[in-house]
Amino acid sequence: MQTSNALDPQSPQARAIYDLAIPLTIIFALIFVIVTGAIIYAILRFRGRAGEPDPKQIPGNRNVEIAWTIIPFLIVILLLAMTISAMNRADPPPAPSPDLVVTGHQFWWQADYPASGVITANEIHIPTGKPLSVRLESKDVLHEFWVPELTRKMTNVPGQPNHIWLQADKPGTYIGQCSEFCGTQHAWMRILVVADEPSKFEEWQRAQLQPGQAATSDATAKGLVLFQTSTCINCHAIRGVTGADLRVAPDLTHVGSRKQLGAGILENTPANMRLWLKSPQHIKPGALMPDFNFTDEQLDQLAEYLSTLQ
Ligand code: HEC
Ligand SMILES: [Cu+2]
Repeated sequence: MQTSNALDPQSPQARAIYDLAIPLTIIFALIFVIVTGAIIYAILRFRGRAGEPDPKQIPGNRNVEIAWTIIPFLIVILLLAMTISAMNRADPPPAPSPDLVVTGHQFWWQADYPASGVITANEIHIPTGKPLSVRLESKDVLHEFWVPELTRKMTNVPGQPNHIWLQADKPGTYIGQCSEFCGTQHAWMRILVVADEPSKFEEWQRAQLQPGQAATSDATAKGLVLFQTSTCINCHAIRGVTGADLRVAPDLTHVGSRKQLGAGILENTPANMRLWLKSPQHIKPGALMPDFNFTDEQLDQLAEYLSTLQ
């Protein structure tokens, strides 16, 4: 399974944070070594021995006091300057309107691209080399959007949108993770960020804007009927097929084009789609999708139809 590495920045914003974290760690380590070293030296070198007279008492030393005021002051000023510069690079003010809105739900991510109208879930595509202004929202509790290689962490607060810049230098797939405990399946609330060359991104965007696939065979037609009659449509949308544009659960218009199901818990294969539909509560206990009692035949039909939603 792919993992993420916060020490391998792949965007100017993540690099700004990395470029701050490493020198700070070194400076703090040096201070720690110098201070503890001086203490240990003083303890060993000047410890009292039986029979020795008391050491000479020194009431104060102006030079030493000036030095140990000025040096820490300069260190703090240096840290402040480095931090402000990193904040300016990692976190400039938001654009007037967001390129992308990412909404946290228990336990999945919704993504809206306001300019194009693309709606998707758990897998966002971005063009390489372009900073995207991302508005972060939540539909229920606190979540936290974090793609370690690309961004800082930022909390999704219900009713109080937050902002980050999201960018990737080169094509690749980056793993994001909810990093604010939000309930039982918090650990399986992942998001994939797929960075594509701009032309490939445009292609993806065009494909995502297409309406959902209508049924193409007898089995998929039965699958679609099941979808429309088994309450799936109370929570999920297949745009152009099922009418209402719902945001209660992941948009399924192009679910077949995504790499994962259940916010990362399963790889998206026809067999795993069937497993999910058989019992989401077995795969992801506590997820907000109920179990249904489908027969094997019905599961085949539903899974087959959903897999055609490319
Ligand atoms: C009560 C609302 C609700 C109903 C009804 C419901 N689902 Fe879901 N479904 C969800 C939620 C919430 C998720 C996201 C679960 C998660 O990842 O935590 C989900 C996830 C899914 C996924 C995975 C999508 C993805 O991108 O990971 C599929 C496929 C799916 N549901 C199909 C169906 C089908 C088919 C039906 C009807 C048989 C159905 N759902 C009924 C709420 C619902
Ligand atoms: Cu969460």
